Amino acid sequence: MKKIPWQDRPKNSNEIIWRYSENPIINRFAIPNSNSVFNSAVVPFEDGFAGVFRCDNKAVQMNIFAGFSKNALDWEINHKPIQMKAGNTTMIDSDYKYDPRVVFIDDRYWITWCNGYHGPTIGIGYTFDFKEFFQCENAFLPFNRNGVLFPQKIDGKYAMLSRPSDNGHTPFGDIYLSYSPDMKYWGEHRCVMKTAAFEQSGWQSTKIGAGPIPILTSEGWLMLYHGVINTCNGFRYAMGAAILDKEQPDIVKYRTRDYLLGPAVNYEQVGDVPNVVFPCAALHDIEEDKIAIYYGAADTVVALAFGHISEIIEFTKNNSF
Ligand code: BMA
Repeated sequence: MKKIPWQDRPKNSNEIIWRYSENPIINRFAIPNSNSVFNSAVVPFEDGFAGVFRCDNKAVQMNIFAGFSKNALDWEINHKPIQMKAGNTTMIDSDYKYDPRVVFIDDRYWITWCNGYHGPTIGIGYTFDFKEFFQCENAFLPFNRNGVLFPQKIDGKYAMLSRPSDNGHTPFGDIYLSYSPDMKYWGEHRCVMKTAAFEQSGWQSTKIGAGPIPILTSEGWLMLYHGVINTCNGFRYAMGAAILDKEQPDIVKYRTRDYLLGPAVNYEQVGDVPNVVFPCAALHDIEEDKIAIYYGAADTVVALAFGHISEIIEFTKNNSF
């Protein structure tokens, strides 16, 4: 098993999730014309790691870029965005690409992202080598964001979480699940989880969206997700956890009332969009009971946080509502 990045919990901390001491791991000017690098996804690849990074340029155009690393901490990100070739359809428009997720299923790495097609919807692509990329049909009609694939088929079908939205800074949003026999046609849409009542769990009362690829545990699928509260100064994004039924993941078994990681340090509170913690990927090692969570901080940089999977599960069960 490849070593994932890790740091023990600081001695003076009793947090379930703790931050990497060298955060942020990727700064906003990581490639020559970038304004910001954030909300990005990483996976184990060959003898190291690969990733798909959201780099907005200095015209603030949103696009995704491939990158590589030996240790999953120091990243070399390509200076040119990913060029897609036609996948399971003729080439379709993409005005912009952002917030990628990556997962290996069967024989290839699948990428989902928010694709600009008359507004945001979910784009799908794949690669075998992170050099050549193929773009498939969009999964859904506009508008939609946060398309997150499960890492294996469920009942013989691909499964994807998503969050139907609007064309702006959406003031609502619940998590849905859809199935596909072929990564082209999506249906059997089911509601998974809605926002919480403000009085019950304020941090997730405006909208919620799936984060990293869900992880299969003994209790079911561990889904880390972002939740948003609308404050007098705008949206604030934090991260919570839910456990979904293994066979039927539209059934929520547990869900945290408290957030697990919320904007609290400088690089999360200050940036192009203040007060954003936005997880898009996680590396995990079930045997070692470790998870390394990659998140965008303040829509400006990429940061890393750690936790023990068993503790996250315990917390999610005991803190559920
Ligand atoms: C969402 C997306 C994310 C971003 C977040 C906070 O709608 O645009 O990429 O991190 O807003 O600005």
